[in-house]
Amino acid sequence: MSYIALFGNPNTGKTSLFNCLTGSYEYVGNWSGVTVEKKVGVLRQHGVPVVDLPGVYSLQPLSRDEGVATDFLLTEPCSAIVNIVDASQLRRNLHLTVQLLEFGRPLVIALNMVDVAEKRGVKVDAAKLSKYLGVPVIPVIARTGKGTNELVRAVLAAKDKPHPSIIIDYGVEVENAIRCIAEQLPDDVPGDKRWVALQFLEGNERMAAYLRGRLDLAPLLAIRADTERTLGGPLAKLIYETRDRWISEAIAIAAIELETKPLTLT
Ligand code: GDP
Ligand code: K
Ligand code: MG
Repeated sequence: MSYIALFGNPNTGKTSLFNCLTGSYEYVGNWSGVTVEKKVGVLRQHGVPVVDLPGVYSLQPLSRDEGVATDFLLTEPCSAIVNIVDASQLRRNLHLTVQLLEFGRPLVIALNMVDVAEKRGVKVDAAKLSKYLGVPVIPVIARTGKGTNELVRAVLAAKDKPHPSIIIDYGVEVENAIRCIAEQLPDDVPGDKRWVALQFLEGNERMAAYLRGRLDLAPLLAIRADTERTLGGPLAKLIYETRDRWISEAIAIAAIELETKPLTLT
């Protein structure tokens, strides 16, 4: 059976949420070849396996351990992704969210740490964020389990359904490169061909390793080099900056600065 996979940045409450969702039964081991803990449980009352993935800021692995996140998407069946987002660190967190949206499988956002965000004077409007991202956004408090019933309902409703993937426009040159690469990919690549192409273009070495075993990488490397020459810089930077602008817009729409109480010194 295919997994419900928990993705998120480090320290966003993944393990707390995993424990709320799964209860007592769980299998703990290691991911093959790395020292990262592999934690698999079963969704309460529904019998669906849930996996707690290592925390990452991006799908671009900075270490072998971080490669687990991309490898999981490339090799394991997954019926839905739960992306836990720290409401107090929206900008940083949404970079991973964009890459998971681009993967193209059903996605539900668990908006956590709302209490921390509010202490910092920020309230996130879950409905507006959901509208912008095109996927359900469910506020939760992973530490206490609040909101997890609603989250489970949203995940079960989204599971296995085609996902209306929002698409960022990366500009003519990058879009051309994406199209040229996607055309060369076999039909059985996991996730959207667009996602595969983008991850390759921004230099995800786990993606390159995956593709190397399946097709001739030389034409793809040539497309990347040509595009970088035309644009005069590394694609990773350009793709990051385009996402960052898109995320700024999400924050402008969905994050409300609370009125801060004036400090009284009496
Ligand atoms: P992980 O690294 O993503 O697996 O995160 P953990 O589940 O280990 O949580 C990191 C820390 O954040 C722990 O101390 C949790 O108790 C705490 N935490 C989790 N959810 C919340 C929340 O909604 N609000 C607050 N204030 N703390 C939380
Ligand atoms: K932790
Ligand atoms: Mg954890």
